[in-house]
Amino acid sequence: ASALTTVTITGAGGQIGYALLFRIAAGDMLGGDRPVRLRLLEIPQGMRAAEGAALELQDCAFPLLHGVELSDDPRIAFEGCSIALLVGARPRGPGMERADLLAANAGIFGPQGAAIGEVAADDVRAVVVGNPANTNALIAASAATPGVPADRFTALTRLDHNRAVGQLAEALDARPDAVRGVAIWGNHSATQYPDVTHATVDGVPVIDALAERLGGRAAAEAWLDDVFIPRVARRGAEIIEVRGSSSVASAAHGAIEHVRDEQLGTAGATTSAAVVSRGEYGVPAGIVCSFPVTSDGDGYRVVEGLELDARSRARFDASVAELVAERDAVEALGAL
Ligand code: NAX
Repeated sequence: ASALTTVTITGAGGQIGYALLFRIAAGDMLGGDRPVRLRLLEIPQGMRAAEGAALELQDCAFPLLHGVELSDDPRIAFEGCSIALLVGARPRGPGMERADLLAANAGIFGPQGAAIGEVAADDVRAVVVGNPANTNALIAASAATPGVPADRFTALTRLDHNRAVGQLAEALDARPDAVRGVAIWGNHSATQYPDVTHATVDGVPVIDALAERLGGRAAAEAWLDDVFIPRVARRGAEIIEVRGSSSVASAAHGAIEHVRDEQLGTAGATTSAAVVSRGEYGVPAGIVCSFPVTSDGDGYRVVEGLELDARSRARFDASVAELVAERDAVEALGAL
């Protein structure tokens, strides 16, 4: 049997937490042979909800679940953890400016990153789900060093990636797993660039398959620009409008796939994740930016050498500019 893996989930009393916990305990994230111990980090207001989830976890009697512990202290919750899912964040309140939002979240992700740097296991990897996810990851990574290398911190764009795949599968009447090579570039925000330039469906370039169905290349490009890209980039708002509440199960699913692929590998397939830039594609080093990535089971690596045409480059650059502005804002707050 594999060794026990300690997984810490912050914001475990919230909606995404509730959708995550049971699937992790069931083995969906690390596989059916990896026992897990869950540590739930909440603030006092969220503690009762987390306690309730812990009671229900016990009532499932999951064979792989070896204990659930709750805390409101990051130094206790991250002690010895190998995987951290940072979900709890400060949402934008009425009248809150972007600078206020960044500052409030710096006050969360700075101390959590510092605690991870001090008490987590040597092999710890953390994914940030709580928004603004990329910049929260940057803050946590900066606070965790030198205890933990910055590149152990990533942010979730797998939900955006899966949304893009889902849209293409529907438009092409294909199975989602027939769609390969989609990429999300940039920030997990409405400026993100969902890119199909290198994507294929059943081995055929997506652009050709779209042209075939829509009656030509111009129609395919118009659909990508006018329907696909805005719909993927604003899907979160669409879900809120239709459901009356933000994405929960799909977000939890994206987080589970993100960690699973990072830990177990992608078997050569490309997915998307926001990782600390090492200057790939001219992105300033240090910012947490979404790229096409692969994993061999030891963290994500950016897929290099893809060609970006002028239109792709312009979209990607606009999203990177937003990330740089966020970095500059938190730097000015003294959060880096
Ligand atoms: P909820 O408000 O339901 O839950 C958040 C939980 O975090 C609450 O229980 C709260 O008490 C807790 N919390 C707040 N501050 C904390 C702290 N300092 N330490 C520990 N826990 C803390 O939100 P939910 O719907 O679960 O969404 C969580 C986050 O995910 C939000 O920031 C949301 O914007 C973000 N999302 C990110 C997505 C992504 O793809 N990256 C998509 C879905 C989602 O919008």
